[in-house]
Amino acid sequence: MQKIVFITGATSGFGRACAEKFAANGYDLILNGRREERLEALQKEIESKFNIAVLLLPFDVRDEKAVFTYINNLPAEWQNIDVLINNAGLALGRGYFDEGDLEDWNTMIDTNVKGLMYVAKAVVPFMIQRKQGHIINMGSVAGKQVYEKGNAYCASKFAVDAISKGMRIDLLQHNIKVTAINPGAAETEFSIVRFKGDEISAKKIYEGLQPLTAEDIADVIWYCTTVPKHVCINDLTITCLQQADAVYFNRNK
Ligand code: NDP
Ligand code: 8X3
Repeated sequence: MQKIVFITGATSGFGRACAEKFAANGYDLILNGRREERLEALQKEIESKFNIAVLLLPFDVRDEKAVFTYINNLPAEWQNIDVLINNAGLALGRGYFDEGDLEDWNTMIDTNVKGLMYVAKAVVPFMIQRKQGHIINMGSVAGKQVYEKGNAYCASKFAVDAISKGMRIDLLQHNIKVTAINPGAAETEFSIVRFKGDEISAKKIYEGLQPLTAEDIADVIWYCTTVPKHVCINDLTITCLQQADAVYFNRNK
């Protein structure tokens, strides 16, 4: 039987690259994201390239009712989820705490924290039933170290760090692996979203750097799922060579 991976935020960046990587390795895919037309195009592309099946779940991870309705009603043949890549997320704005936009804060916390928890909570019963499964939560270097003007986004990723640790403890009895992946700067649509379409500010984040690519992170995630059954990679922080942590960079002049 083919294995199944469920990827949230598959319409772009890390999620999309993971979809390609897992499909190329024979997994059937459950793909989530809000932009349905992108999901449909990706489904077509992947199904034409690889001999695997794709199921689309186009919901907003912030929508508690939609998350549980879609996942609780998965067709029986899609319930045996082997790997959940809990990746959907975003940053909005980069400014001092006192300048913070409440709507941006709510969106980040609702998506990166509550959305991630809803999806895991909905998927976990299927894994418990089979006494196996692997949950991969997308953290960040921003969840390991706070940087200036990072406030609410950093808080959301520190929460992912705590949730990953908590899930690993609580799901231990059910034989479920939990891995937290914490990337540094990676050039995806992340910064364009963060700066609300301002491509010049987005580009500046990667100036003088050879940043990570989405494929770099997909490769690492894939590796985490290929270690022997008795091995669990708990937590990985990955940066490009020119980044030491959330703050220090060695940019080309
Ligand atoms: P992208 O902007 O390229 O992709 C983000 C994905 O998340 C999109 O597919 C988007 O889909 C989805 N998404 C956002 N909000 C929602 C929502 N409410 N419901 C469902 N899907 C949603 O960015 P990345 O690939 O870089 O980011 C993926 C994850 O990696 C995020 O959690 C981010 O915080 C984290 N990260 C990114 C880093 C980077 O430098 N790029 C570094 C460290 C962590 P759609 O808009 O169609 O819903
Ligand atoms: C994304 C990386 O450094 O922009 O989580 O916070 S950073």
